[in-house]
Amino acid sequence: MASSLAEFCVQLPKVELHAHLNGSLSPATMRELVERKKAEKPELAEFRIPDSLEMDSFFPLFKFIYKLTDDEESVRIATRKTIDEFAKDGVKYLELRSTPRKNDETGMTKISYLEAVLSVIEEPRTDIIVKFIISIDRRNTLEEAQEVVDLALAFQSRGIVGIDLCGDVKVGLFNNLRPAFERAKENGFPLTIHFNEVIENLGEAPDVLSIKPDRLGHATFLDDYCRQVIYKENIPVEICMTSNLVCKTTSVLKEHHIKELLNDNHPFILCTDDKGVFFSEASNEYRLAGETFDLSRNELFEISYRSINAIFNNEELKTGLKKVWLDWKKEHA
Ligand code: 6MZ
Repeated sequence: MASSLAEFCVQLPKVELHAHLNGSLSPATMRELVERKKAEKPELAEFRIPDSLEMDSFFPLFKFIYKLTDDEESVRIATRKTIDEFAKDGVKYLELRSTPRKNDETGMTKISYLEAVLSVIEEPRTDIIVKFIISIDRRNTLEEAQEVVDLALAFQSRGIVGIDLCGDVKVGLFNNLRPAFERAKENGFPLTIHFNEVIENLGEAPDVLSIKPDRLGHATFLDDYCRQVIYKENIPVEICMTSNLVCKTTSVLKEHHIKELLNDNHPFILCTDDKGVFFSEASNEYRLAGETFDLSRNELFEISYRSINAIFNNEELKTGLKKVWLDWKKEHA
């Protein structure tokens, strides 16, 4: 039996369903990419990569990471190392998400970016199953959003299991991009939408909910209407406690909105969001939830086990994963 709660949370089999690739790069991955690039771009070596969470490092770090993942080989390295780290942390099923990006300087296109990520996701491995969610950025024009849906359709057979809406919560409107999400849905793609991360998003909430998303990211601010719809439709919520704390949409963990979901027994999945820039791995999110809400090890196991129901995948795989979880429990009870 694991001695500390932290150890238990690493050993616990977990699913990770809300992880942005470029936000998930560890300091070690960033350093490796700097080494690759510093001969050509010495200024990259001058950036101080933090080794632990610094409250205001979030935005500069993102800008820096995008300079590192600007060519296909770097994207492949970043993807592989990120998957390795999730696997090492006890994640057994991962839905990694990313926004296809081009770079005119290196010649990387949205297609070659996507191919680079998918080629790594397809590499055979026995320790973790990895699938991909393709992200539409709120900044996108409808044309750009439709281009993402085109890519999802073209690469569907290569592990793309869903479509996400992400990006700066204060930019853009869901309704401007709605036709792209409708087309994705018509073509059978499940949708996960970053939802009400800030209170200002409440205005567009009825529009988002009317498209019947399959999962919601964050869902931090819920009015009575939202809560009623989400509960009635039983929409699982991707919860990212550290991210919310760092982004100041939650002031203290004890008041985190997961509290209501726990009380109301509504499905949620503990996720990292951006484990690189927030310095919190999946196991740490379980430890935090456990410590904050005084959850037993058995309750943490149940949270992880029930998350399997929310994956964007078929019943056969869900049944297979549940067996892995139950076998683990037998051994570790
Ligand atoms: C909304 C977020 C996010 O796509 O380049 N992203 N969008 N809310 C958040 N909460 C903190 N964290 C990350 O990964 C990075 C991108 O994911 C989105 C942002 O659009 C960010 O640029 P990819 O792999």
